[in-house]
Amino acid sequence: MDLNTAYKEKLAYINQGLETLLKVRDSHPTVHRAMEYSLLAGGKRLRPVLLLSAYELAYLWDNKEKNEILKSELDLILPMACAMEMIHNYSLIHDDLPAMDNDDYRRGKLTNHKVFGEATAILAGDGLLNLAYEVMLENIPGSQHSLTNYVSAMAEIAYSAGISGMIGGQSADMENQGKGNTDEILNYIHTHKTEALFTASLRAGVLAYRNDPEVLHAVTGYGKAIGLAFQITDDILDLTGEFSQLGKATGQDEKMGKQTYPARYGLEKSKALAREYIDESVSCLELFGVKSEFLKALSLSILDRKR
Ligand code: GRG
Repeated sequence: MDLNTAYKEKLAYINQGLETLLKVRDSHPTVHRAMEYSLLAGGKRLRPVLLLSAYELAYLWDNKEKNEILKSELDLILPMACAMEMIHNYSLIHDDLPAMDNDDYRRGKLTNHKVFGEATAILAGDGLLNLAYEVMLENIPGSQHSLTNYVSAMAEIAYSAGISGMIGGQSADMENQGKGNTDEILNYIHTHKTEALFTASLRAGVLAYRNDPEVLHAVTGYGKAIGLAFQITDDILDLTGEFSQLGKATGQDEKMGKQTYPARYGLEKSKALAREYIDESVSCLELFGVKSEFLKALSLSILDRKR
């Protein structure tokens, strides 16, 4: 199966999961509508795709004779993958607020606060963050052995989304706007703000199956490399991309004096750096051969992304 077909299958599976998990909630209609507006607005779903793919890799590595994972096996972990997307969506809603990046468009639609007002957008973000933990806790698998794995995966997610991960990165991002660009600050912001959730998605996927040090080590290296490559391409697209494809305004980083790779290294060096990180990510998975084909192809596709 080629990358596009495999990706589309995973996307449909995740979108269905998100819809179902949100629909069954007994929630206040205003905040529910605002949460639904952003969560079902059609993102790339990269973080849940990574989580499911890492779970699949751990499963296939443990079951060497098998070439694919049963849907019933993946169903056990779908709520956790969806929770990761909920956390990501909360961060986007809050990031777009006037107090943060003050953006009017996201995924080709007006941002949440532009439609529902700031107070409801804040609550919708809070609601999604909380819902992520609700759905993970409500879907803990049955056996005692799985419980230990599942809880360590949840801890990984909580840590990466918190003050030692994404929130810390966002804080550093805001504090350093308009200031001199240094390697140290640039690296801190991007490893924490962006790469942390990528790596945590992969590690959580492996841990939820089984704490296999070999697979965990490999996906950690892969995650760190694609996380940074993704951020570099994000910075590049902010300079060279199109609103019609990105679904959000371009040129924002420069306007806000953000710490970016192109601002620090120039466009060409940034492209070369992204390529280096992608090559590194692929080499991290060499050991797994055909069993890691999807993750390798996904990484290579980051270099050509338009949105
Ligand atoms: C508010 C705590 C808090 C954190 C915000 C996510 C984030 C941190 C900021 C968004 C700004 C930004 C451009 C971050 C860098 C890369 C990134 C996370 C892009 C958005 O992710 P995609 O491209 O989005 O995966 P889709 O729409 O596909 O889900």
